[in-house]
Amino acid sequence: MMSKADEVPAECDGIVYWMCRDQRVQDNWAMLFAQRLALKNKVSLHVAFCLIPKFLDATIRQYHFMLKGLEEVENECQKLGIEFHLLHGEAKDVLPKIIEEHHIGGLVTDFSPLRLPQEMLKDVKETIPKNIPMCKVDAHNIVPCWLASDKQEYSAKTIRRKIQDKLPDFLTKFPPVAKHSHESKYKAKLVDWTAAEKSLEVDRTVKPVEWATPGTHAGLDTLNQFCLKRLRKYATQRNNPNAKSLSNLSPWLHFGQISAQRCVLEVKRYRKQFKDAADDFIEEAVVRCELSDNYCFYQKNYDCVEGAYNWAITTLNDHKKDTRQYLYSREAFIEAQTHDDLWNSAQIQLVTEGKIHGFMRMYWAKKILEWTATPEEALETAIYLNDRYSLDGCDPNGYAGKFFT
Ligand code: FO1
Repeated sequence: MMSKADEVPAECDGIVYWMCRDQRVQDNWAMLFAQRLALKNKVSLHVAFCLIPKFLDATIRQYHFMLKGLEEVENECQKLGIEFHLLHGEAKDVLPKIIEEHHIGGLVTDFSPLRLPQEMLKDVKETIPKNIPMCKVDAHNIVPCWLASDKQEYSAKTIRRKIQDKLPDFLTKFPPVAKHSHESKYKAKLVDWTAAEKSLEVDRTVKPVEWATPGTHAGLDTLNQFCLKRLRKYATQRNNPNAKSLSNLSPWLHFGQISAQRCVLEVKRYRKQFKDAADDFIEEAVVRCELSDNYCFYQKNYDCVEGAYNWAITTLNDHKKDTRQYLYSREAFIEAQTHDDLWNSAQIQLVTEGKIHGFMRMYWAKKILEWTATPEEALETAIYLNDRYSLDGCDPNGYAGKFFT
């Protein structure tokens, strides 16, 4: 969505892509649009990432993954003659200064349906000079969220057709982000990533995971390995927690280090060999993910019980007074100290690996509801545990997942 895209002030010296959710250079429609705007105006291209010292309940586990990925982005930008700036603080406090001091003529950013990123974007729009056009690009979904549907959808069934009808227009190849041909007078400083990590005000007891190497290159390699070795089992064994058949791509997708569109384009290449598996993956990667964004975008109560459907609220209330055979505190859940070994194993995987097998995550969430005094407390606990331990915490998939399970 653009406010006066083409009216970039004539005397400007550059365009900024304010990177938030989609933390990658290539396969990024927001970056591509920002470069097109910069080339059209024959000016330099800048990427700015505003590092917030504490984002929801994220710990050093998620921040470590994110910062390592951004280090790769800085590297790639340098090779392409694009200035990468790591700014410290809220965008509304740090971006206007950059824009004014360095005669930036246009601001492009990416899209997240969550409350906090939406507020950050609104604050920036209100603080930057009125003559600077600002544009939001949905670089995360294949069909932009607001085009897929103009209202909250009830289920995958109601949104699927709307997305599929638009896929031919949007599921296209990506043009490359090219080496930028206009130098900037405003050179970015090399980032001190160690200092950046030290500046964070986050819980450092939840350690980075070992199984997932951060960054776009590792994400694309994981995608390739999935296509070559696990896709063949995806249709028949993806609900078996003991079978290695999942994509394991969610951390890289969550931080936008790879794009869902790239994953779908790659998996489609194997559709002749593994038709059902490819179709099932595309359903997950497109329909389910777009449904999650749709839910968080149109449902302002996406992270509380009021956001559930009426039938769900009625059922929850009907059973509010049921005697609960088991009741656990948040600490008991964290320490995996319930009577149920299966649930405990899922929680132990979450704490140690930062992920729960997709099929087990439904069981894990439902049992928290069953073993907690009220639905409100259960939801708070599930969101807290997910945001604190899961590599892809603080994500629309997580909030929607609580309700669609
Ligand atoms: N977005 C930012 O613009 N700056 C941050 O410092 C930041 C930290 C962060 C930490 C964990 C996490 O899961 C997300 C984080 N995000 C941050 C948000 C991210 O860019 C996306 O907007 C969200 O994941 C919502 O989709």
